[in-house]
Amino acid sequence: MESPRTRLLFRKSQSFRRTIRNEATAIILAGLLIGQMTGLRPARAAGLSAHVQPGRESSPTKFTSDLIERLASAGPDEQVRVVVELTGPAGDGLSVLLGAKGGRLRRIFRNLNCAVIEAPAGVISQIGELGEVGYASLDDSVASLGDLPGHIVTTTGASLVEDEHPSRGGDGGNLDGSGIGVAIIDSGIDSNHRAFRNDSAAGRTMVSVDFTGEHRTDDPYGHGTFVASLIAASAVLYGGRYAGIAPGTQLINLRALNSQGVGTVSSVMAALDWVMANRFRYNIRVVNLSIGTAAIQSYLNSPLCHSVRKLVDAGIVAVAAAGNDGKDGSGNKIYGAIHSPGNEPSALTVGAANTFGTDSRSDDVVTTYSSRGPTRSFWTDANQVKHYDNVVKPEIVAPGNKVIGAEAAHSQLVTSFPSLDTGLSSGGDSRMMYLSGTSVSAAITSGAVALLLQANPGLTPNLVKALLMYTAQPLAGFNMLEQGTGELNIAGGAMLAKLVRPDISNALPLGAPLLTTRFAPEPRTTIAGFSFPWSGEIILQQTFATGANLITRFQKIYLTAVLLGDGVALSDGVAVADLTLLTSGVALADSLPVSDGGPQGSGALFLPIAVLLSDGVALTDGVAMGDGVVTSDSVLLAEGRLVDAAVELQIVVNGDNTAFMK
Ligand SMILES: [Ca+2]
Repeated sequence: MESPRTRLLFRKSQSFRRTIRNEATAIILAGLLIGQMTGLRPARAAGLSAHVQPGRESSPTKFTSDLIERLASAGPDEQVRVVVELTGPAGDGLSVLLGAKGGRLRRIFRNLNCAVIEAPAGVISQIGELGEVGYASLDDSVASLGDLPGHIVTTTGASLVEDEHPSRGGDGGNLDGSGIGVAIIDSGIDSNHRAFRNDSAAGRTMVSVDFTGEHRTDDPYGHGTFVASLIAASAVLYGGRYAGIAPGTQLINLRALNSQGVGTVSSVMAALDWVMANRFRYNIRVVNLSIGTAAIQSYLNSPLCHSVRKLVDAGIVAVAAAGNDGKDGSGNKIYGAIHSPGNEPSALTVGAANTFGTDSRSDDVVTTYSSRGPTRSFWTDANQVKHYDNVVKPEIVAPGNKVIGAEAAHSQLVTSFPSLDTGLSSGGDSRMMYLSGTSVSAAITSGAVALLLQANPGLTPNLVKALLMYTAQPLAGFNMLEQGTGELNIAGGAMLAKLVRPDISNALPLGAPLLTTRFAPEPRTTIAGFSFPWSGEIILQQTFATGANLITRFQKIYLTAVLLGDGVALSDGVAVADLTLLTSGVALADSLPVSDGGPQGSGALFLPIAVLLSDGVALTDGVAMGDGVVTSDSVLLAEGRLVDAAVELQIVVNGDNTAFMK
C-alpha cells in the first residue's frame, strides 16, 4: 500500500488530471492566452517584480485590470474563474489554499505552465501572495467553453458525480476512482498509449503480470487496452471525449488471453488467484472480466465460478460480461446463453445497451446480441436428469454498441478489421478504435464500481450490486432476462452510495437504518435533460425484490459471504422472503415483466417465476419461450476453451448497425 502522503499526492495529481477535460480546448485556450500575454507584457513584468516582495498590497499588481475590477465588484463568496500563470511547477501552496477555502483547480496546462482555477472572489484576492502564482487574468472567454465530458461519461451520469466538498475530505472535483485498484484480466494493456499516461509528474501505478506463457504484458491482440481505457483513460486525448469512467483508478494488468485473444480457464484462474494474494497490496476492489466461456457446468460445480465467489467473499466486486450470444447466426433471438463466469450468482453480470451515440437515454435500447438469461448451466443427477441453474441474469446493461476506446499499437483486431480504427490519429500512441459487445459494457460498469467504492469504501460487493440494480433505468419494451433491472445509472448509484452508512458489518442488526440521512432520496435521475425513474428492483437469484426498505433498511443479504439470493426461501415451490435476512416490507415478485419503463417491475408479464424455480422441468433446451428460443448447448462455444468475447468477431466488429458515438 502507498503511504497516506503518496496517496494524497496521487489524489492531487489525479484531480489535476481530471480537470483537463479537453485537449482541443486547451489548444484553443493556448491561443487566447498567448494573445493576452503578448498584449499585457508590461503588466506581467510588474507582476513578476511584485513577486519579489510578496504581500497583500503587492498581489493585485499580478492581476489584470479586468480581474481587479471584477474582484472589486464581486461579493467575497462569488465564484470567479481565472487563468493563472505559474512561475514554476505548481506547488502545494495553491492546492492547499484552494482546498481549504472552497476553490477548485479546473485545468492545468503543463507545457504552458498555466492553470485555470475557480474560487470565491475573496480567495482569488489572496492567490497573488503565493510565490508560484506569476500572473492572473479573468477567464471570461474560457468559462464560456466549459467542460466537455465525453459521450460515455455523460450518458452514464459519471460526469454528474461530484466528490465531497473539501471540508468533508474530498477535493471538490469529480469522483475519479482514486485509491481504488481495478484488476483487468484480459489480453494485456499497451501502457505506452497516451490514454494511460499522466500529464503530471506523478505516474500511475500499474502492475503487469503475464499468465499466458508468452512472457509479455503488452497487448498484441488489442482487446485489454480498449477495455482498460473505458475504465481509466485520462482526459488528455481528444478533448476528453473518450475519457474513462474512473481515470483515477490504479490499473492492475493481468494478462490471461494470448496474442490471438484466447486463454484457458486455468490462466484466468491463475490471475484470480494472484488477485486474491495481492488484493491488499494494491487495494484491489474490482476485477473486470470482459471474457467468457460457455456456461455448461452449474455454478455449483464450476472451478471458475468458485474462484470468482472466493474473491467476492473477500470483498472484491467481480464484474463479468454477459456474452454476445443473444442471437444465432440467422438472427433468431436466443435466451439462456449467459457466459461463464457471468453465470456465477455473486458476479455483477452486464449486458450491452445501445445509446445510439446520443447523451439522452430516452432512445436507449438493449442490443440484439447481448446474451440473455436465465443461466442454463446445469448439473446432472444419478438419473441423468439435468438440473438447470436458471438464475436471472444479467443484473444490468451498460453502453456497449460501437463505443470508442484506446487502440493498442499493432492491434491484431485492427489489423484484421481496419474499419475498427476511428481515423482520429495516425500516431501509434494515440489511435482510437471502435468495439462492440458486453466486454465494453462490463468495463464501463467496472469504472462505475470504482467510483461507488471511492465514494464509500465500506460498501460490500452485494451492496454495490444492489445499488447499481436499484438505481438502473428500466428500458421500455425489454424484459428482465434481457436488461436485468435496466441501464447503468452512475449518477444515481454514486449518489446513493455516498448516503449509505460506512460501517456495514455483521454487527449491524437486520432493519438498522442503511442511510445516514433520515429520508431516502427521490428515486429518479436526470441525465442530459431526460428524467427517468430508478428501477427500485434488486434481483435475488430467480426472482427480484422491490420496496423502499431495500435502501432505507439494512438487509442481511448485503453482507459478504452470502448471496443476494439467500434472502429467498422456497416454500412448496413458491419463493418467500427469508425473514432472518430480509426485513418485512420487501416484496418478492412472482413474475418477470416486460418493462414499460416505469419503476418496480411495472409492465406486462413475461415469465412466471415458477418456471425458473421448477428445476429445469418447465424450461428445457430448445423450447420456445415468449419471443425467443432457449439455447441448446450446441450453439455455445467449445467447453474448456476460454474465448475472449471479441472472438465473436461479427458482433464486436459490427455491433448493431445503427447510429453510434463519434
Ligand atoms: Ca441515447
